[in-house]
Amino acid sequence: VEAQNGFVLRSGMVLLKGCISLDDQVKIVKVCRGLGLGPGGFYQPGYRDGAKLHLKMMCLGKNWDPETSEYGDQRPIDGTRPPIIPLEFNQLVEKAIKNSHSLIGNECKAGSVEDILPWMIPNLCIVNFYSSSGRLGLHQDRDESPESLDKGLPVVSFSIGDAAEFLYGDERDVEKAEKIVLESGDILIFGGKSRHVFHGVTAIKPNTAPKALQEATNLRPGRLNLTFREY
Ligand code: AKG
Repeated sequence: VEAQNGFVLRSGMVLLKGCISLDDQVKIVKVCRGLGLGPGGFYQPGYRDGAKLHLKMMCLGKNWDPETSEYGDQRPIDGTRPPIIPLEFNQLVEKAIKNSHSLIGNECKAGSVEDILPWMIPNLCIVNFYSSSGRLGLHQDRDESPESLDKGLPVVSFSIGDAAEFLYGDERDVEKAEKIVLESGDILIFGGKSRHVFHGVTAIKPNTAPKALQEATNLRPGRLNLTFREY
């Protein structure tokens, strides 16, 4: 993981452009496909009111249930246990946090970078697959443990495949949100003061996945997103 191209978007929120090598992107797609077809694999989750999310989801390490907004060791819909997080994934997360720390350190000389963006060792990962019409409304991630949220332990998000229009801001208001494009290989991190940022995906941009990724994996049109967290 090289941060040739990184941006501090706000305190505790970092975008690392093109941070996941093509080889690693290919590996991630293949591993997720394998796990996604097995027990605890991809399904289309629903909310409490019965509405379906506009994406396919699978959890690793711990199950997150959109119906109850709770974490657990089993998935209520079918009793399966989530697959464990592959070691290589956690190694990429560790490098991404290191890169973010050096980026933050370059920009602000005072204080400890770990106060701005705390360390985190993921024990869960939510894998989302958005088809071309996939999206996800503005929301906060706040179902992790009170200790994790209080400490501002970051969410680390990998984007692979087609690019996404991603919004973030202080309120659940699309008009007031900032807009960025997350492309294949990008890593977005939000922790510290940005841990409760509202965020969502408004659109997937068709035919924007790298050709080489498509050829190596035969990934269907759409976007794979992995968000790592520490419960
Ligand atoms: C989440 O899993 O909470 C997300 O917001 C995913 C965002 C994304 O797909 O980039």
